[in-house]
Amino acid sequence: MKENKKEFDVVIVGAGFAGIYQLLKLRRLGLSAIIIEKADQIGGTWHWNRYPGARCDIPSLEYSYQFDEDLQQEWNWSEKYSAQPEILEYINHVADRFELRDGIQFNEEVIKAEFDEVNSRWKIKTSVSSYESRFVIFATGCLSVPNKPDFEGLENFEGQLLQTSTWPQEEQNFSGKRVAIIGTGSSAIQSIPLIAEQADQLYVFQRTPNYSIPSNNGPMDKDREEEVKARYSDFRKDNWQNGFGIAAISDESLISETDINEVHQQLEENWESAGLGFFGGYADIPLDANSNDVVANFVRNKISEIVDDPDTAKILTPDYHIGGKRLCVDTGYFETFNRENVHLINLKENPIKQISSLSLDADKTYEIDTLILATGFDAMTGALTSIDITGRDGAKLKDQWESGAKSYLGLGVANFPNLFTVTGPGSPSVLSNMMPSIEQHVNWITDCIEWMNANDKKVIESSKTAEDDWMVLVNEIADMTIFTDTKSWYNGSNIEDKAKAFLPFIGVPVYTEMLEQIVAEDYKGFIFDRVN
Ligand code: N01
Repeated sequence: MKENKKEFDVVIVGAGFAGIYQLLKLRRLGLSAIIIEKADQIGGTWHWNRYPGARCDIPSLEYSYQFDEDLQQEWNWSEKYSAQPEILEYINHVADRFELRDGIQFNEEVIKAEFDEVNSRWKIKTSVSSYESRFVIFATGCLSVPNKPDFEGLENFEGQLLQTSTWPQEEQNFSGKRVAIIGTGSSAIQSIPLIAEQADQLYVFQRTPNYSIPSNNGPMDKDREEEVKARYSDFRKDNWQNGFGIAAISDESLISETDINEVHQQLEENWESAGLGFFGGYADIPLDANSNDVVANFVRNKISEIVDDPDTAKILTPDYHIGGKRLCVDTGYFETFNRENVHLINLKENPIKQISSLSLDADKTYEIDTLILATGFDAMTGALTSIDITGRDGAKLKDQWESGAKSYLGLGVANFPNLFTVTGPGSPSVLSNMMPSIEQHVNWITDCIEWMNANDKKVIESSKTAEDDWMVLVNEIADMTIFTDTKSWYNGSNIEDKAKAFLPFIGVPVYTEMLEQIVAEDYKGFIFDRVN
């Protein structure tokens, strides 16, 4: 039964993978906690993103919780890469297995959170109610606030308007329809091949081409599953040693020190089997522009081999560093452009001029029945800045982050006491396997609260100096890589007017080591029970 009281030790915002594990951990600590969730069900990103082909591009055996040995042994994934319905089924299974549903308040959106300095309590206002708590934990995800560009005339469109990130729960059928899709990121790249199979005509409006690697997805290899399960915890530990926290291929070798024929042979092998791990095939792909170019050229050649029409292949070929934008993983994406009913429109040459009741104007007028926006997210900060969060001395998070988000470890923000973020800016988050990164943060936050209680500390907050120094480090590391010179949602370039700042911490092992060191030094960089 849901408790009637509105006062809790902890309010958690968001019932995705982070939120529900956080609820479990806090309950095990004996604390009262509630999750407030805007949707009518759990799942977070895996609830909202139901577009055709939605699938995780981290292998299923890695994209799962590791906190419970029985859970990880008993659950069986049907495919190498899980599709959205199966991931949603898994998170529901976890919620039931650990009896978490009664701790979730659905259909309530957090509008406001204000820290009451006198009582050191958070006052939280939702779309329907009010709550009070000692701590607030934002488990709001890195890619949860849709980006809906202000296309001229969009409001006049009278056909079917869909967005990949808020896809309806009912199945959509595009048979006989003229469909336009705007955007060619991961969501579009996964959905285009399936929509093309149904639609009468599919018009793909591309601003920037993307690199994509074949997933070579298929049914779960039972021998592989058995082998991993026999040493699951070692498997997880090994993966955590990789810079991106995923199973590596030949992580240590450098392209710059390898015979080029050998490199090509290896890339060919990786193309056939590695998916996202293709980027980790050599250690210098993210670091050395020349080595990166070897790999980028390899993929560019693949595109021209796969796509029949040379003009279309050219438009589909990226000219920036591979990995600069989040690498995509597909099933038959480039092949889809060989279909007669699929047409590619290059927005770089012919931007969208206007959308009318049943048409879209770019290089010419396209008569359409359905318009799909696959235009991404206000990534990493959007979910936090869209809530009115007030900390000490009236500090507003939105204002504090106006010229670029700053956070200490991606866990805490100066001026915002007893507030934690799971996989916040400044942590490996989106440049890691999200599942272990979520568990790492949830474990850290829970341990921190337990430590505070054991040491009679009431209030924790990041010091401004620690936060500033941390973001300098995040940027210094990023500047050693190829990630910073490409326009991407990693650095806010996908949203007009958003501060341009590179936000993920690159390097899971270094991050993990630093996190542990900070704890060993009694949470160095955090201030406890600050006296004004
Ligand atoms: O969004 P995106 P996404 N006019 O930002 C274009 C994760 N994910 O939803 O590149 C015209 O990548 C934009 O163009 P440009 C994954 O981390 C994971 O596809 O900005 N076009 C781009 O082509 C991924 O990276 C999985 O020039 C406009 C597209 O819209 C992240 O989510 C599956 C435009 C947006 O691409 C986001 O992916 C799916 C405009 N005004 C997603 N504005 C997994 O497999 C934007 N675009 C786990």
